[in-house]
Amino acid sequence: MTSSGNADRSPEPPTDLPARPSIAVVIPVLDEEDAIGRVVAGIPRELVEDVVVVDGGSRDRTAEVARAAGARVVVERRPGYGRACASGAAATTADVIVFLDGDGSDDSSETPRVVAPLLRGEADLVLGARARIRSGALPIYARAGNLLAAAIISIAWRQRVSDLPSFKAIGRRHLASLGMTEATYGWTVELIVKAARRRLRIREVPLVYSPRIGGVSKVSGNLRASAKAAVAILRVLARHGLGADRAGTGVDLLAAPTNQPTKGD
Ligand SMILES: Nc1nc2c(ncn2[C@@H]2O[C@H](COP(=O)(O)OP(=O)(O)OP(=O)(O)O)[C@@H](O)[C@H]2O)c(=O)[nH]1
Ligand SMILES: [Mg+2]
Repeated sequence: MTSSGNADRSPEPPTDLPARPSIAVVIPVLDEEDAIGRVVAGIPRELVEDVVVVDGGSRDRTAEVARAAGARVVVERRPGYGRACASGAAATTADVIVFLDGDGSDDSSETPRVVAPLLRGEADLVLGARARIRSGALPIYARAGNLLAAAIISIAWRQRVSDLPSFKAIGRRHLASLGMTEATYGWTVELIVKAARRRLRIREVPLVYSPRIGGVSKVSGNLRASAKAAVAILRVLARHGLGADRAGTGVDLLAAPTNQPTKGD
């Protein structure tokens, strides 16, 4: 850590980020044509230089709408939310990577608040905790599962976490060092558990979470998919939380080659 002798109130520069880090937003999408335009348009481009929409092979106009709104579209046909996040992260060289959903539940205009603790050097992983959940945005069983997993993480690793949110930000070097392996909805819990185990500084920013703008729910609106996601979360908690730090024992999703074509180019 450098000592500047500068006695003003600006904090030490963050250890894994340059003084003026570049920022990318990665948005996994599958058939989100109703929402993706507004999600992309809401991102403040004076702050975010790269908006990467990771299209899982949408059969609607998601890719065209995203591109028209100013995003770069990367195609990742292998299924899974985690796989899409990893491929999006691997497709950008930005120093800070923000993840948010493309269905309109996350308010993309809140990106500055989510990255602020990283830019101030106060955090390594910022979670956009869903402090206010609007009616119809998240069924009660999904909330309960999230709360349970967050409580387990808080107790086991003594890092206060209240949610496993879709909206989050991390430095790319930290992300790459975690050895992320969960290709589906276990991605977020793996990220948080590994960050907590490594003693990365986790901070929460309270956010509002809204019902998806349109399209079809892939997880929370479907009891069977939610049950599968809940099992995946518990499995991931056990796999990455118990015993030795197992990072690197699975296939590192960020290390995998991802020379994906840019759709429509
Ligand atoms: N590229 C890609 N994106 C996906 C995949 N599965 C989900 N997504 C996107 O990931 C984001 C989160 O998925 P959602 O379906 O919103 O899941 P959820 O928020 O738990 O539940 P609902 O909003 O109720 O559907 C959305 O933008 C989806 O379109 C996938 O396999 N590939
Ligand atoms: Mg959603």
